[in-house]
Formats: sequence, C-alpha cells, structure tokens
Amino acid sequence: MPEPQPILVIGHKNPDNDAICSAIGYAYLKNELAKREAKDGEEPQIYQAVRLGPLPPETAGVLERWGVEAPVVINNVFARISDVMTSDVICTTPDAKIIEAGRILRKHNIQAVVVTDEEGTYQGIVSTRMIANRYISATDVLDEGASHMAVAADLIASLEQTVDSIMEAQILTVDKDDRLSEARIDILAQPWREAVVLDEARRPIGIVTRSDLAFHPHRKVILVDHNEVRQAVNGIKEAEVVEIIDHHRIGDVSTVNPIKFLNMPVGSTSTIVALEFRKHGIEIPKPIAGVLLSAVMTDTVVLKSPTTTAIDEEIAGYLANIIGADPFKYGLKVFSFRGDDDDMPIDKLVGADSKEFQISDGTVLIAQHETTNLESVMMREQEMRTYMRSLVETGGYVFVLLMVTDIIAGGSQFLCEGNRKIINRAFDIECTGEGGTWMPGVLSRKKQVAARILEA
Ligand SMILES: [Mn+2]
Repeated sequence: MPEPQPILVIGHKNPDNDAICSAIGYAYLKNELAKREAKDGEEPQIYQAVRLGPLPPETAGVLERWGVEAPVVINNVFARISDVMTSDVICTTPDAKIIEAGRILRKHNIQAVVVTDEEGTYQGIVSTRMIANRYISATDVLDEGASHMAVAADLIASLEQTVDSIMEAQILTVDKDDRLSEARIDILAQPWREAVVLDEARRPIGIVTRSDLAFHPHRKVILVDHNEVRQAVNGIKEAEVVEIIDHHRIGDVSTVNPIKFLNMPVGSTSTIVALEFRKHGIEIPKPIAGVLLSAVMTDTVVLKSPTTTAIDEEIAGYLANIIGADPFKYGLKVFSFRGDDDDMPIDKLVGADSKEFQISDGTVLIAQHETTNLESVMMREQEMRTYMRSLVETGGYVFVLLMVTDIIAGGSQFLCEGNRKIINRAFDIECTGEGGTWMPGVLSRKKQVAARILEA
C-alpha cells in the first residue's frame, strides 16, 4: 500500500499574504487537533501548508521575522505515481542466482524483484513471469523430441544461472511525481505488468503494477481564502476537498461528500483561523499569532478597509496581545516589508497587485499599490503613467486605473490612463492626465471601486 499522504492546506493561485498565512495557521491548528485526537499508538494525520506561487515580499518579511518556514510550492494536485506505488522495493544483484531470486519472490510473496548494481543503481527486474517463461519454453524442446530427463536437468541447471541472464532491462521507469493518468497509458502500453519508480540517482524507490492502476486515488485538500475552481490549484477536480475556510463570495467548488465549509463575511481568512483556534481551545504560539495578525492587517489595510468588521478588530487586538505589539504599528511594519516606493521597479509598483474586470466596453485593469508614503509614490507619476499607457496598449484595455492607497490617511489617489470617461462618470470626478484625484475613504478595490465601475 502507498504511504499515508499529508492533507494539503492550500490558498489561491497568485497568493497574497492572507492566502499563505491562513494556510500556515490552519495547518498548524489541524496538526494540533490531530495530535489531540489520535488514539494511542496511532500516527496522527499530517496537515501540510503549501502555496501556488511566489511569496509576496511582506509574507517573506513576516516569515523571516518569526522564523516560520515558507510553505512549499506545488504545481497541481493531480493523482501521482506516489499515490499508488508500493514503496518497499525488494532488490537483488545481477550476479545473484535465479534460484535466489525465486526464493526472494516466494518469501515476500511478490511478483517482481528489482535488480540493482553495487551502488544501488537500477538495472532491471526479474518477475515470476520471466522465470515461468523458461519453463514454458521448455515444452517446445520437449515437443521437438528431447528427453524429459535432459530437459529437467537443463531447467535445474538454469536455476544456477545468474539473474542477469533473464533480467528484463527495458521495463518502463517512472518518477514518483509523474501524473498517474499519463503514466497509466504508458504502463498499459508496454508488454510488462510492472513499472519501476526511480529517484534522481536512478535508485529504485517503488514499483507500480497494473493491479495498482485499478485504484483511483484522490489527494485530500483543504482550501483557504478561496472557493472558486478558477483560483484553485490545477487538478482540483481530481482531488477531494475536505474543508473550506474562506471569506469570499460562494463560488463553484463542489464536493461529493458533506464537508466543513466555514465562510464568514469578515476582513480576512486569518481572522476565521484565529477564531477556530479559540473555539477548539488550542493555544496560538507567538510566531503563528504574528503570521495571522500580519494577514488580518494586510487584508483589511490596517483595519481601515470597509471590509473590516468588529470581529477583525477584536481578533487583531487578541493576536497583538499574544505577540506584545500594537496592531496598527505592527501592520505598518508588515507593509514596510514591501520595500521602498522610491526604488521599487515600475512594473512591481504598478502591476504587482492588478486585476482585470469585464465591462460592457471591454476589459479594464484595476491596479492597487498600498503605501505609507503617498508623496514619494507620486514623485514617480510620469514614470507610472508611461508604464500604464504601455499596459493599455499591450493589454488592449479600455483603461488602466491605479489606486495608490495611503493606508495612514485612509484613502486612495486615482491615476487613470486610457478612456477616463468611465471612471469620471462612475465616481463623479474629473480625473485628468495629471496629478490624479484624491478619493478619501476609498481603500477596497473589490467593494468600493470594481463594484462601482461594473454598475456604471
Ligand atoms: Mn483573504
């Protein structure tokens, strides 16, 4: 049987701080709960936080600050060879006698033994079928009139030959991370029943037989900070979603069985994760509290975004108390990890956080850059506008709107390139090609900007 696999805790594609931090926090909580619930002598289920893209700079800063390891990057959750392979491989050497290989096959009640050289490098396999074929071919010799005694003597003698005389070296070899659906076709297309799983040094680490292919494994995943297929890991439809923790609109992920689906209209998924810790009476260690608080602060723009609820405020205070910091000051520190606005490359400054929206006239791009120093960002206005015009050209956008959000003042400076009429109409402003327009209280792209433009 394949080894038990960890349940993956996954945020959305193109991860933001909340997608990664809520996954780290929730995986920690689930591991603690699994340890608490595991019966004596039973291995607890392992939960592993993973991510679908690079760490945002503030996340990198926060994880380093607290000495928390970054979740590993995964590309997909398609079923893999490792989900079905047998990992205890029995090996022999090319100079072993066939009779010894036969004993190994019988002793372990297996169908194939893997042949490796002295360094443990893969050479081929010997299966019960290959040995049996010798006996079957002996019937030919008998039919041709050879004496039974002579054939029997030959067969007995052949048991003393070395394994390499009947070893098959052309068997399919696969990687443990190969997609099962693709490997299945290759395994069925070859004349042998087995495929050997090799590591990078070509050492055998597993074996897959045709009977293993009857098994259709589904990798277990917990989704955090999203519940739409479009934003989810590749292969999600082949996986088994066992829980969802989110604070977005209900999307289109569907499941076969009833699951825990915890969705709350609060400012961040990390807020909900912190609530779950309290609900289960699991203590939040300082580093986890620091990680979760950072995401409450980034998702709610230091509790100023209109998406912020009283629950977020209460949780921010609670987490800040654990790490002994002021939530607002800590939030500003987290934002400062994004780096100086003066020397940030222009494509990052404008495009790092940008989303496309469809309106009746075509596609528009709304970018947001959060800052504690609006003045220093606006020093680069001409450079930003030139870059935005290039985005309008290459992306074929109706317009590109950049919200430079001042998180201390609690508002955004709008800069627009392309057709400004739509923005001007939607917000009843007169955005021109110079200076931009200050929008007090506007912090949320989703709630206060995209929604208005889509309605206009
Ligand atoms: Mn979020």
